[in-house]
Amino acid sequence: MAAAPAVNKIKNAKLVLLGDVGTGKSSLVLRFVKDQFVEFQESTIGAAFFSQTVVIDDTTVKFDIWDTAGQERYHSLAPMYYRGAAAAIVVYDITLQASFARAKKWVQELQAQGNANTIMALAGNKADLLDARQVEIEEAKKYAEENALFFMETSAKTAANVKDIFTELAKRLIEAQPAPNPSGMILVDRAENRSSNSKCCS
Ligand SMILES: Nc1nc2c(ncn2[C@@H]2O[C@H](COP(=O)(O)OP(=O)(O)OP(=O)(O)O)[C@@H](O)[C@H]2O)c(=O)[nH]1
Ligand SMILES: [Mg+2]
Repeated sequence: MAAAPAVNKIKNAKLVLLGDVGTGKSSLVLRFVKDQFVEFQESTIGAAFFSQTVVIDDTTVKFDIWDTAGQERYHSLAPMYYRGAAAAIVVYDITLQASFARAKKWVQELQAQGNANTIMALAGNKADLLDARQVEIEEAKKYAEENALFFMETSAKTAANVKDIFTELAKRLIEAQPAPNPSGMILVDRAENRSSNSKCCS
């Protein structure tokens, strides 16, 4: 008898990126979605939407990605994007201590006003700029552990850890909430179950 075909489950997940202006949110998304990097990425206005999938074993995780604008004047829009998000990546720039302080504020806001089930990651971006480092990796790691965040240093420029952070989030999402079996009709011969006890709909 032929082996059953691999079941491909599909899981849709809303993901939001938050963080200070210029930390590299759009660049991380561009790297993940198109495997590209631009030196002069324009500052995001409002928010931008992207979609990308990650396959983990028999599950395809389809990320609906909201790349928010870090400029303070767009702050009031953020809840629209983080509410209902299955995952969030809070981004800071390892060369700017102020961006790490801002990241902590985003984490606080998510903890206070976001969804308690949102899986959160902290990304220390621009990890290629080691000579300009202001935020020590140990400091960020400790903070992440204390706040149950998943942490990685990334570089949108070199691509280091970019795919990894999205893949790890996808894995955690599946663990937290396995995808249902494929939608659509599943044809199985249930004749043996169609016995007299099929009372219905009282
Ligand atoms: N060296 C280096 N530069 C980066 C990296 N990621 C982003 N940049 C640069 O940093 C600048 C800002 O990047 P963006 O991706 O626009 O930052 P953003 O967080 O989306 O900014 P806003 O949309 O204004 O909130 C751009 O000039 C990028 O080329 C990185 O990993 N390494
Ligand atoms: Mg941007």
